[in-house]
Amino acid sequence: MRLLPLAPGGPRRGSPRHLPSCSPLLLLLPLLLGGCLGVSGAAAGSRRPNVVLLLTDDQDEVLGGMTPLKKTKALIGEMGMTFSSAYVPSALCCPSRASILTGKYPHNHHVVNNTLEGNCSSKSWQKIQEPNTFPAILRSMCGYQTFFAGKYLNEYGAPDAGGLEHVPLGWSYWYALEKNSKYYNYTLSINGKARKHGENYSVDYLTDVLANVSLDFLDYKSNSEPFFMMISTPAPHSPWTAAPQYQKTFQNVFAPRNKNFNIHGTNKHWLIRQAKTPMTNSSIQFLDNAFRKRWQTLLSVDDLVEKLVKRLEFNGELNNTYIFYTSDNGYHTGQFSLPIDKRQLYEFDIKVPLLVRGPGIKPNQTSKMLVANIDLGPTILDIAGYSLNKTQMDGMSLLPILQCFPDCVCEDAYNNTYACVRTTTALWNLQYCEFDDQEVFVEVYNLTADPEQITNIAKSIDPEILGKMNYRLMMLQSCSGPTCRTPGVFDPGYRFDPRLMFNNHGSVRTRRFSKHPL
Ligand SMILES: *[C@@H]1O[C@H](CO)[C@@H](O)[C@H](O)[C@H]1NC(C)=O
Ligand SMILES: *[C@@H]1O[C@H](CO)[C@@H](O)[C@H](O)[C@H]1NC(C)=O
Ligand SMILES: *[C@@H]1O[C@H](CO)[C@@H](O)[C@H](O)[C@H]1NC(C)=O
Ligand SMILES: *[C@@H]1O[C@H](CO)[C@@H](O)[C@H](O)[C@H]1NC(C)=O
Ligand SMILES: *[C@@H]1O[C@H](CO)[C@@H](O)[C@H](O)[C@H]1NC(C)=O
Ligand SMILES: *[C@@H]1O[C@H](CO)[C@@H](O)[C@H](O)[C@H]1NC(C)=O
Ligand SMILES: *[C@@H]1O[C@H](CO)[C@@H](O)[C@H](O)[C@H]1NC(C)=O
Ligand SMILES: *[C@@H]1O[C@H](CO)[C@@H](O)[C@H](O)[C@H]1NC(C)=O
Ligand SMILES: *[C@@H]1O[C@H](CO)[C@@H](O)[C@H](O)[C@H]1NC(C)=O
Ligand SMILES: *[C@@H]1O[C@H](CO)[C@@H](O)[C@H](O)[C@H]1NC(C)=O
Ligand SMILES: *[C@@H]1O[C@H](CO)[C@@H](O)[C@H](O)[C@H]1NC(C)=O
Ligand SMILES: [Ca+2]
Repeated sequence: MRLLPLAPGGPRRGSPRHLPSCSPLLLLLPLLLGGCLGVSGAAAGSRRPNVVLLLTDDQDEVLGGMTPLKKTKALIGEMGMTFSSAYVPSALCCPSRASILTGKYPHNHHVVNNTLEGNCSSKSWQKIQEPNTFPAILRSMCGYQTFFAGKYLNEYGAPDAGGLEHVPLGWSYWYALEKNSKYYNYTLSINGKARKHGENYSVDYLTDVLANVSLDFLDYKSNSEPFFMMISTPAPHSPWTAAPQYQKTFQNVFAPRNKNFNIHGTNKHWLIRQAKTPMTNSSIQFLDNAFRKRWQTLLSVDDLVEKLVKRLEFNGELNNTYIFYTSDNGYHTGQFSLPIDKRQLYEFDIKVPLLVRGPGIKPNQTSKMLVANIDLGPTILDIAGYSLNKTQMDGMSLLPILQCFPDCVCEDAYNNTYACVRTTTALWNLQYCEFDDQEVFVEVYNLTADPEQITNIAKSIDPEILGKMNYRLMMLQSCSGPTCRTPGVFDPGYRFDPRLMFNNHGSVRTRRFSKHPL
């Protein structure tokens, strides 16, 4: 199959990605000072933040893929930002992983499928792309220690591509799985040396092995440079082998019977049209079982995340570490009568979870911003202080969105238009304001009782005072020369109505002033 970047109509980069005008974009600047080389060489104590990237294999977002990860959601999502519109430019392992590593769309990194001929871990990938991955830049330009553990690219370790001796440029610690995801009976390349694993849970279960080597790295790495870790789990990819303690969980869980479950994709391309609808009972049983086992394997990922966060905390590094959690592609179980797989163009396959916590990211935020996995590299380089302009990456840094500091409050907008009257007599030490917004909002303060302007008394103040302040404001708003120097006489027939103030409500205003010429 040939994989192209998302076609027009699919998630695209363009105007929807532009930040609202009120986002404090400028706050990015302090991190861009002179590129990371100069800054990381700066005084001790101002070390660059560490970064951890957790990557799962085939974890969907649309069908509830994050549901089993309760601890991950609490430790990463609730402590930072959850992106609800995170996409991959290719819903297939190798091209997607290549996009993460290079920050490029597939048409620019040329990894088109999971085979060597399709450039998955091919010699030309190794020569042209690997030296320019963001981990390679972190290591060579920013002085980071870089650690990799788990599944890399599907053809990694192939004899025609240098075998397990090949350690990609950019990694100080290399602990990579040969070929595709497995849980037992696999071979790892440990800094270029092969190590075989069998099927004894307590020493071989890959997700747990990755957890253990990651904790070891945290304990034994150097403390004088920042670090980057990429931990890439087999879960929840097939063969969905759960840890023994989780093989009985989710017995009552079935693949969601959502609207596109087990219906025929009548008006869709030929691959979808060939599906048998309704699916046979045995297909449904199979996919329900797959769904359940996928969730079971994710419980070990949840444990891994918890161990990692606890160790970072124990070692005093949690508050200086960004943690990203995402997947290389989504997944489907029964949608359009396709029993199980990914690689289709629909939301369930192209959408992935993305959770981020780290310094300067406020807890419990959700962003609907359209983001893609090609943004991870640029974001992480931005964290390290390396300018994206020095790279060939297609993505953009999400740091301004993540780190809306000190607060993600819009401080300016066209409807931040208001008019106020301030009086300062002993009894009437007041401020009265009307807003030209959709709410025609009114704020009133008694600065004698409330000099810090904490309590808006618009709703509780004597309506007559409100009417008088409103009237005064109207007078001032249209005064000129001498009329601005005289307070004007209050018309007792006047009725409080803040809608009369602004041009938006011009027709009413005109009537008002024609009735009471000043
Ligand atoms: C593989 O990558 C090389 C180098 O970028 C490129 O010339 C070639 O066309 C790619 N192969 C495919 C199938 O895209
Ligand atoms: C992968 O891509 C290459 C280059 O386009 C092509 O020759 C090969 O048939 C593809 N393999 C699969 C399994 O799609
Ligand atoms: C692991 O390999 C052994 C020996 O080849 C085999 O008996 C066993 O079934 C395999 N286990 C798994 C989980 O693949
Ligand atoms: C599995 O590994 C543990 C720890 O090395 C060992 O105690 C146990 O005997 C092994 N189990 C089997 C079945 O080999
Ligand atoms: C991971 O480390 C723990 C604690 O040392 C140990 O009990 C467990 O067997 C290890 N698991 C694997 C798969 O190595
Ligand atoms: C398939 O399952 C449905 C619903 O559970 C049942 O009504 C039907 O008889 C089953 N068909 C076969 C061929 O087993
Ligand atoms: C992290 O916490 C430690 C100990 O509480 C503190 O000394 C350090 O300044 C904090 N670092 C950051 C980046 O907040
Ligand atoms: C995040 O929100 C949840 C649900 O409202 C709440 O229980 C939790 O305490 C919040 N966490 C933080 C760190 O604010
Ligand atoms: C990066 O390039 C853009 C567009 O050319 C430019 O506006 C921006 O100032 C550059 N940023 C840095 C840090 O050089
Ligand atoms: C102010 O304008 C923004 C942007 O158009 C809009 O979302 C918001 O609802 C407006 N607020 C009020 C109170 O008018
Ligand atoms: C403002 O507050 C002071 C002190 O509480 C009070 O005496 C005065 O009456 C208040 N003025 C108005 C207009 O409410
Ligand atoms: Ca995958």
